[in-house]
Amino acid sequence: MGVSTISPPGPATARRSAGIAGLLAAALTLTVGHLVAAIIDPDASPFIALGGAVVDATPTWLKDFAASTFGTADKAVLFLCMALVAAALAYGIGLLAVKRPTAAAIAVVVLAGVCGVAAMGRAGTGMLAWLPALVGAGAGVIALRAMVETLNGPREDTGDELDEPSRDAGGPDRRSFMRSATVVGVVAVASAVTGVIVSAARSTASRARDLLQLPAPAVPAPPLPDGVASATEGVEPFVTPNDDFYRIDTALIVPDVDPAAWTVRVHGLVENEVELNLDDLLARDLIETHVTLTCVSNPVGGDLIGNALWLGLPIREVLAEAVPLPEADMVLSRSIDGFTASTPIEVLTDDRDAIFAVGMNGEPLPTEHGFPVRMVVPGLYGYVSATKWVVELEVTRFADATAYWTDRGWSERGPIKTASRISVPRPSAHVSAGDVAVGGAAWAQHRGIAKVELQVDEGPWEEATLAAEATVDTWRQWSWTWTDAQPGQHTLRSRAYDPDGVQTSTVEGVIPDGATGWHTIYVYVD
Ligand SMILES: Nc1nc2c(c(=O)[nH]1)N[C@H]1C(S)=C(S)[C@@H](COP(=O)(O)O)O[C@H]1N2
Ligand SMILES: [Mo]
Repeated sequence: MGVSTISPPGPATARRSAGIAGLLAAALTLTVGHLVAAIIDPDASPFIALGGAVVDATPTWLKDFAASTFGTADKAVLFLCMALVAAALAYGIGLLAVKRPTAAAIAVVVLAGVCGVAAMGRAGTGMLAWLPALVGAGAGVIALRAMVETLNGPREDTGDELDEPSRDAGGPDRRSFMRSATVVGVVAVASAVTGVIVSAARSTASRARDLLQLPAPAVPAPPLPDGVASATEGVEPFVTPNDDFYRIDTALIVPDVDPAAWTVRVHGLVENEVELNLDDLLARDLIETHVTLTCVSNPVGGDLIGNALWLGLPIREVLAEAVPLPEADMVLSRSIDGFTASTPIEVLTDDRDAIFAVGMNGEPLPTEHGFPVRMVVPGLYGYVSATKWVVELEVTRFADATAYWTDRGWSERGPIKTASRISVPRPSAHVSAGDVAVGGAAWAQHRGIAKVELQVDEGPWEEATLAAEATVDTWRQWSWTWTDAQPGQHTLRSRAYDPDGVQTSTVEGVIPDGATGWHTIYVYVD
């Protein structure tokens, strides 16, 4: 780097330095804001709050595209896109700061203000939600100014508070710039690291989860029948391990719910308001039940589906204490983070195992699956029933209230559609000629699977062997042998029957109420 100390930096270098100053100042703004938020209110972090606002405002077609293209990585992609936009803006603000420092400072404050407003608008944030963005903006403005002044040299129109003895009068000073930029970079990294440490230390939920002892169920699930799994090797396990269970939600940081402070309040069109805390809930007679959850965004053949053993309190018992008024036809459940789901009231009051779940496969709910309490409702897609981090049930009417996804173009009701999937072989797999083991799963929650059929190319449909049924609320695995497969490229297709008949062959996308069509894959027989 000796060259730059001999020849004065040219205009291109100065511009690049100004852009870098903008980037560093932005990094400082966001990391300081994140740190302040970690201390006072994690949901108020400027970047997270803005991301949440972007998620809530994203048009349905774009969200659908993101979910189908990136699957559960859509959050990472969102943050990457936001980071690129933020970097471009920051670079521009850095350039602006050289000639028009006040305009640049205003731009920083306005952008931070947008984050602050987004933070205030988030469900669950407190009175001071604007503070992280404001402190971050303050740090960013000061840092930007300090760095850019070294590029401009001393100016007569501003009081020069910086004491920088090495600066040549009237010209850019590369060494001072490097020094101030390094300081800003180090402080940004330090606040990022401290923010991560503080958030980990403050996570009430994960500590409390480790200590929570679940009671034994008053009504254990019946033991799984023998042969509940597909006879075909490589099909997913009948019970999905928690770590492999798909995760779908709008939360950019997992809500940190303190179980000691948690309650669920049942109100609205009821004779008695009811409020339960976690001790009340755990002291009740809990039931255990296998239920297969499915996401409405699951494409045909997709893997946004999982089956678990849940432990919880039947919601109908709590609703019975609240005594819904006769005109009520819907329950709007609300999460601590503001997400809402509209569930037909009859589904929560009939005899199915719709529960406030506290346990998943023998453990307290993982934080990302709703700790301490979520809803699990057999037969309905998650977006209209499976509210995680649930804190409120409002008994209401479909005519009077709408839920999070209904406001974004999805159907207000979401019964799960009968479907089947070929899990083995994988799409585009190469298999050996001869007999080929085929296997997969079919589901028609709360109605049950009656039959599964397979077809090779345009050949006759053949019946698969169904594995044992656990309950009508779980998926049903199956196996089938493709006898004497001949070399070449072939099509394999599956279709399931519920008690009312065969699943529809009509191909529909996931919007507005779930994909339909027969799962079709191509395989190569070698
Ligand atoms: N609080 C909250 N609960 C939620 C959601 C959400 O975005 N926020 N998403 C729902 C959707 S769309 C589905 S499919 C299920 C997924 O549950 P899982 O992540 O435990 O698999 O949660 C439901 N519950
Ligand atoms: Mo979903």
